[in-house]
Amino acid sequence: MTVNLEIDGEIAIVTIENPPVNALSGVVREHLLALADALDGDPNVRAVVLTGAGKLFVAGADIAEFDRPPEPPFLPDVVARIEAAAKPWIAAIRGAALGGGLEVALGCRFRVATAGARFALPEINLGIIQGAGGTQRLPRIVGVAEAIRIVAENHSPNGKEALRLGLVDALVDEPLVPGAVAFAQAVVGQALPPASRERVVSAPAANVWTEAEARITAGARGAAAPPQALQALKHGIEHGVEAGLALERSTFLALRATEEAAALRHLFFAERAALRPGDLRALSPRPIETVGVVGGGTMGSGIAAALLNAGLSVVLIEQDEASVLRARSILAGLYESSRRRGLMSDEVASGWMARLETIIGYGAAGRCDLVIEAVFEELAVKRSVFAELGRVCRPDTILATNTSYIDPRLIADGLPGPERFLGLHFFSPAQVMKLLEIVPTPDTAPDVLATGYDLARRLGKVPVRSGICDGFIGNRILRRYRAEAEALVCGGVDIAAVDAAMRAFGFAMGPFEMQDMAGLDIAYLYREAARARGMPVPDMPGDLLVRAGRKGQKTGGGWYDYAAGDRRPKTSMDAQRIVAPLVGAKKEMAGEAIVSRLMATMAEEGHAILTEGIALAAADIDLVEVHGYGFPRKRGGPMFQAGRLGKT
Ligand code: 3H9
Repeated sequence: MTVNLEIDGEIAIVTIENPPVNALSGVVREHLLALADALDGDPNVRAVVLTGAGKLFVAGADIAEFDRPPEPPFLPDVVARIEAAAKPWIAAIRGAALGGGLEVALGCRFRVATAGARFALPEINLGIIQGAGGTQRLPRIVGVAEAIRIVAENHSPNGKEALRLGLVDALVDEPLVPGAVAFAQAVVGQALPPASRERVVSAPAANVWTEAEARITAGARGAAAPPQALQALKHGIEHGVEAGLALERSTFLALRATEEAAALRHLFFAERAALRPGDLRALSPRPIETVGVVGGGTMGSGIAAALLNAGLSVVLIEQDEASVLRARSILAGLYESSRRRGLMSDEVASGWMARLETIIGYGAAGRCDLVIEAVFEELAVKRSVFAELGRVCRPDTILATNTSYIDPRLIADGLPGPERFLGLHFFSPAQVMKLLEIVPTPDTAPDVLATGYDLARRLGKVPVRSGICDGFIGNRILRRYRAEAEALVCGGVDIAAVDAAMRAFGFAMGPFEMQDMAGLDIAYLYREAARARGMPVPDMPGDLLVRAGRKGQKTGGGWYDYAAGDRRPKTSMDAQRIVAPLVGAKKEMAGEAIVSRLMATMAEEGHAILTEGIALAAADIDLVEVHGYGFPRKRGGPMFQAGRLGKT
């Protein structure tokens, strides 16, 4: 059943039961419409309680339907029908009332909720705006300023705040439905408040609009939806609810059909699927409370911060006093900046430093449930770490390497209990970047792998499983991307033109600006090592720059010049002179052509990665690029891009 009906005396109880999240699929909309008619015609019913089965009210429209043209009955009509019902509908909300779910609740004459309920209109995260009256009814209930925050800025009040805002009429304790029925019984004899759309709202001072426009446009960073959601809201305040509803709906339909919205939907489903791989669903992860981190450099400290932010205890293992002091000072800085930016709750913040232990040597590793190695990227160094860990740790302690390139099988060679070993590849800064590449070896036990995913969930990361290859999924694609960008330069395309094209596509930086920031030397040393092993790696322009001492921003120049203390790239005649021996005649290339060439290269490498079984799904590759390498979210990822091109 998708919508259930029960009768309790004079009160009808309508329960949306559409697992997992009570989304408003076509059949739910049909049932709601039919019930609104039937209950209006039932003389024994005086009010209707509308609720959701399970942990939440309704998570919104069924996003999976958005890849098809809208099908009747349309949600705005369902909301309007409930609002026009002869008897009052009372939304009874526990858990989340999101998007279309909140819009349906706004169509009800009353709303009651538990204190922990959560209200949001998150449509803008999907590249769309509200499509069933949210931009119009909400300001008429909570006022314009609060509605702007919810409609266009992702503000998400809980039950208590919703009560204060007037969004809910009463808080109800669990069990919710009897409480809501009692509320309904109390209101049936009384005069009803006006329907949401009929309520009078005062227009705000002019500066409310101008300030909101400036704030929302800046925060949207080029995304279409947030400013358009604001415009729909404003239109309804200035021209009346009918005009507002019409603009809202046409904007919703137009945005729903965009590539950007399709890309964001693709990522929405990919991100959720990533956390729960089918083959691990039946497995219980091992309990993890105390995590050892070996190495307190930038990466190790970032990993420690991510663990502490998630409420875990950390034992940070270093070699000497100076390194311990340095790690503590990095971590104190990370703590301060997370606090300042409001990234952790007071509860997490209060225990943060107390949950951090920094020690010299491996003694305390025996207390750890998991140890993550984050030392220098050299096989011998890593092996010596695991030799110590193998000696000191409990046999059930999970041991992980954060290597970005080295074959984990070589690192684990000789480790007692190889089934507890895996790669957990974090991205720098590890307390910020969402990607976690999980790299099992052939020996890794399934429950150890499941624990890696569970850890990712607890840290708020996006886990992607990678098979073993040089650079795993992300760095392997990065290498191809950079090489192709350099090939463009060798073909005579201007360095700055390549960067500008990728920025216009949505990257925060082009490939050369990015190399300058990260440093050119690591990739250079990697190529030099391959050459030393006798591999035929031809010279690239980047090699010439490094040999000339231009390693990027840290040396004052790489592909570009940088003035002291200024990170803005300036065209470098020096760099152009140095790479000239490898560069052909100057060639003009349109930005779009540059983008499609680099996209094609990334997708080609992605296809190879899939064919070799290194990635399990094309969407996983997109997640790696979006969450680890700055690929613009609104573009969905290289595999998504390739799929769209294939369709046209
Ligand atoms: C909208 O409402 C437009 C309207 O204004 C106008 C319309 C005309 N649809 O996240 P989870 C699936 S736009 C379809 O892992 P949690 C999800 O894919 C919508 N499926 O659980 C997953 O599937 P699977 C505005 C959905 O407990 C499963 O449910 N609403 C939807 O961590 C469990 O999800 C939103 O943007 C959906 N709407 O979090 C809300 N939502 O098991 C989006 C979820 O196969 N949803 N699924 O992997 C959320 O924020 C979270 O899912 C929620 C639960 C908080 C509800």
